[in-house]
Amino acid sequence: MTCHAGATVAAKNNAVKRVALLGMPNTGKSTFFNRMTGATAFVGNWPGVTVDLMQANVKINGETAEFVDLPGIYDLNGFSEDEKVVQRFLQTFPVDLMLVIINASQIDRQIRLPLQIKALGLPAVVMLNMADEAKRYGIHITPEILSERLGMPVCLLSAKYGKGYTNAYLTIAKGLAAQLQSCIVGNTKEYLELEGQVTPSAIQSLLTGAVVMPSQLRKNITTTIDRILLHPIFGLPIFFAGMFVLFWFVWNLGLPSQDIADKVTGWLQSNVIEPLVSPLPTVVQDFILSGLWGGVATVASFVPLILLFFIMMAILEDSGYLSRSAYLMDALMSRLGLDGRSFVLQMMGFGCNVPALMGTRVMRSKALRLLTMLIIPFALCSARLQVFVFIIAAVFPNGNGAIVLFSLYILSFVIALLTAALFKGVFKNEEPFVLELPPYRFPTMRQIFLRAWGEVTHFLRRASKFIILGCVAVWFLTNLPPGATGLDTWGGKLGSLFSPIMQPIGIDTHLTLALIFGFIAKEVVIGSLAVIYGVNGDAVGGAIASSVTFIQGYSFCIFCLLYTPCLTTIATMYKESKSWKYTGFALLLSFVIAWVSSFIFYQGASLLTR
Ligand SMILES: Nc1nc2c(ncn2[C@@H]2O[C@H](COP(=O)(O)OP(=O)(O)OP(=O)(O)O)[C@@H](O)[C@H]2O)c(=O)[nH]1
Ligand SMILES: [Mg+2]
Repeated sequence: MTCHAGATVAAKNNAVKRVALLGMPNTGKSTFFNRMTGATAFVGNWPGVTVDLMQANVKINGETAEFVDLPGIYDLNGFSEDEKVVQRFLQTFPVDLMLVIINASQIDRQIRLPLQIKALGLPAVVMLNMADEAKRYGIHITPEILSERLGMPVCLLSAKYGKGYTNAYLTIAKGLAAQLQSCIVGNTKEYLELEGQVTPSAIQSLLTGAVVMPSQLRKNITTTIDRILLHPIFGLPIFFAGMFVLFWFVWNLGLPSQDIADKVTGWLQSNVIEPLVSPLPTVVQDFILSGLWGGVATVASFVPLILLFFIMMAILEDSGYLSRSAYLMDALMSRLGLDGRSFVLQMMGFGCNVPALMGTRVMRSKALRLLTMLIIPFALCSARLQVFVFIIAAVFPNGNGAIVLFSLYILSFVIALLTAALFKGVFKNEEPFVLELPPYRFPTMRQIFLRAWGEVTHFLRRASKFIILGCVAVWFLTNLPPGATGLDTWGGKLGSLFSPIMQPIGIDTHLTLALIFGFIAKEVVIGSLAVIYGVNGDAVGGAIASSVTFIQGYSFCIFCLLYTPCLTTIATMYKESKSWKYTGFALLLSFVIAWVSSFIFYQGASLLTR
């Protein structure tokens, strides 16, 4: 999630006009926002993708306008945390133009919002988005009539494909140029009073003659596909088979792509970096090559894997299949005190745990939020995926690594579900959950690449912050005090300190040191292993292969999977729960579960293979 939500809205500069995107969930606000601003806001085909504000500036008619993408709201008076984000925003910041985005094929249900905005007297433009779908369903809309009756400009738009975009752009430009009075939305009381004003008969008279719905919506492809994919017996097996295929691809395309990246960095090292540093003293050379360059090279080798993984995730998310998993798992999840949304967030956590944790804002029940947040960090995120791809390739070279990798995903689910079962009595959820399945939508190349590119840049930003610093720190730890080697270095001593608890789970001092750094971020693990073993690229795998058995390697993976993912996750957990007690408990719990699981596996497997 991407993890780049949460941009702050700057204090209003009078020269900058502010445009806010408002609408029900899943109506294409972020899609339009991205098209308008060139940003990479997270787009997905289920309600509740955006849960925080995102802001970007655009030049319109030579003037800067600030666009703010908001979470979807069902109602201006909603109670969930993401709806409150919208309320707080509207109460705090003056807005010059409201862009009310509506799903054109649900116009009868969604037109309430522009009517409320009208009643508040706010300057607004209404976008009837997804006009392509409405047309396909046989819905006929005359925007001019609606515009006249509403007293606001109304545009038909396909934000995803760009149809109607120029008209939408010009309408926004006109709206901004009109110098309409800047406004501050009043307090919640004002919203509540609105409820009475938007009556069904007001909606009826607005739509009559302007919107012609077919007596029966045309049968669409979604129903046919769902008959198979949501089949009561075959639905779940198809889901898990699909997941397996996904990871099979990641494995079989990801590894060769990593080799290519390794070759490129290897070539750069011997042809550019080494000649450049050769005049320097040996210790400085070693620091640059094994510390700094080691960090950079490991980071670079993961870029193709990240790209590939998020292309697959984007297809899953944007097609609408991910939201089907909520339906498939809802019955099981509700027995565990959760609901289908918890499962979607768990899947989203495969990308990154941070936006998945923030995604719990759509839940109104605090207990449900806390229970879901407790299990999200067990989701095998893309940073841990890098570690596992690397370790499995090293210690399990001849078999089918994809199966070993998949087994870790299954373990990730099983532990999450068991944890929920264990704590559902503590966090009692009574929130009813109504699932609305969006139609299947074809992801476009543009959207897939926007998402994957957003993730790669996010990874590189994180990498430059954590990984390189981490690798440099590990280099110092493993080279100081001067002249010391192996266990006598500070790093060796630090690793040995933990050996009484790590030995019973088969994790040696080298690997322990990598795990200590992995506490900061999992992306640091492989980089620090490269520094710890004092080699780069392929050679790290070789060094691990010669000193770590498969059982030890897998135990390391289990521990790495289940103990806390990174500092950012911990910080997010605190921010969302607002409780150190809860955060500390979750942290401790993950360590205990990680250790116990590794212990059971390591001791059990060692006994069996003895
Ligand atoms: N067919 C069609 N699909 C669209 C259009 N605009 C957006 N979508 C799809 O609709 C889904 C939702 O898009 P988002 O931009 O994430 O919607 P949102 O309003 O930001 O959703 P929340 O953040 O959950 O409130 C995605 O799958 C988009 O690809 C459109 O014009 N036509
Ligand atoms: Mg959105």
